[in-house]
Amino acid sequence: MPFQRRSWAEPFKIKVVEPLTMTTREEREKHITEAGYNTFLLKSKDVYIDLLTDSGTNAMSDNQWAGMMMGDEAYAGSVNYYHLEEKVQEFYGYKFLVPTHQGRGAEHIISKILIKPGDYVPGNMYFTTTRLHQELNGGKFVDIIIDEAHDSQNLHPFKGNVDLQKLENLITKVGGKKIAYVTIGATVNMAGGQPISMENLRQVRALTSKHGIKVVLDATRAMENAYFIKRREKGYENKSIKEILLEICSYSDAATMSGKKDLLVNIGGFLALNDNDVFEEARNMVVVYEGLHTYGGLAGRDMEAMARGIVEACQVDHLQARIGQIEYVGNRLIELGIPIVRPIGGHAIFLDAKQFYPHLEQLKFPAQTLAAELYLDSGIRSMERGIVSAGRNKETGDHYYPKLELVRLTFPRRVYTQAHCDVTVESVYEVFQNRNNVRGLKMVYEPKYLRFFQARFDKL
Ligand code: PM9
Repeated sequence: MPFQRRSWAEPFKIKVVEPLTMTTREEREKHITEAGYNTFLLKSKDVYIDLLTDSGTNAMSDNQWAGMMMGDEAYAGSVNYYHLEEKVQEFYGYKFLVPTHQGRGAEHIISKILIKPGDYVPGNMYFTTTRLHQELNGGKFVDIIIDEAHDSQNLHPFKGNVDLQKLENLITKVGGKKIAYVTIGATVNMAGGQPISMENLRQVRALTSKHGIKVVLDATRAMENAYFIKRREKGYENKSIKEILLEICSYSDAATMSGKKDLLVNIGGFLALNDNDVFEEARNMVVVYEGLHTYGGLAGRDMEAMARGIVEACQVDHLQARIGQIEYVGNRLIELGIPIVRPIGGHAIFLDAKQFYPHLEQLKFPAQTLAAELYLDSGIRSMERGIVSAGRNKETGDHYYPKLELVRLTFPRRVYTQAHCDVTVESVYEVFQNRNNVRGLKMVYEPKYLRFFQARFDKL
């Protein structure tokens, strides 16, 4: 029996540090007002602990930095492209690789290739950029996640699962030919970083195969998903993360990837595929939108860092520390009676703003308000994941009203210490104590696409 470490202590030590800015409450009042109460519009120099996202905010290892010096910046056929291709084939199992500058570059290409106007694109909950690219290509997103995913307190261990009946009903209603493909997120970001089970993936594959429908995996945090399968699903306890990851991918035809999350880099992504014809088309398209097919908008050094990141990120010790840190914060918040999405997810703690501020109706933007309050209290930056992120229905023009109205405290990988975690918990608690004094916000500027990035608000 190998030694089982109980602690989530980090399997690394710190070699380089980056100073943080401490601000006063008066300064933060000024900064958040100037930012229109949108944490995306704050300057990072005015932020103390930055929990906006885990995207591109990870700390690279000495091995990855060494790899940066090995960048082969040839326009065509870079050594680093071939290294990345080898690692994608080895760890994800797809035959073909098309590098892209980040995840949405891959989403753009696959949506353009596979979606015809009027097609349906079912998925286990929407993701902002993914759904937008589907819609821009004439597709209609249909949510087929299990109902439990929309309930922040439901303890289902795999809240990312597809409701097979919902998928089957859609196939019966519109016919398999009108379904461009099924998007499978692993883990499901907007549900709270919740995993999908291997059994469910297998069933989705069986049902879609019967009807000749393709499956496109959003593999952005698939290694974190693999870790949850190892911990929670019978039969996977003794499998390696790599074996589990390969099996996850084997139930799909292609994968879009934002390397900025799982893969411990600051920029990068890819599209990985098995179908030769789709690959040919993607190779054609990448030269139009991203760059040559052997760099896809990335420098050689970025591809090298991502190739090395794949190997590091797939280590169970790494994932145990990564997810252990999130669980540490989540469990402390639960002990303090703070409403958060449960079970605790893979990349973030999601505060339930509807429960936090039950006196604020959704059009007073409770999650946007809570993110601003948290910044005001301590300089911690978080992200709204509620009605603002959900955007508007393209046909009716009305807001989508998502059941989940959340604030995401997202932890970059290998960046913050346990003391930073404690400060975060203390600040959320303080804001919770003052919850009754808060009145909400009104939107005063709304951009057309992905409005959460640039929308502006005023205090009510
Ligand atoms: N996710 C995040 O913070 C960054 C931008 S949206 C606020 O969570 C999934 C599951 C993602 C994701 C980005 C993308 C797009 C695709 N799928 O940001 O284009 O979480 O690299 O990836 C963000 P890129």
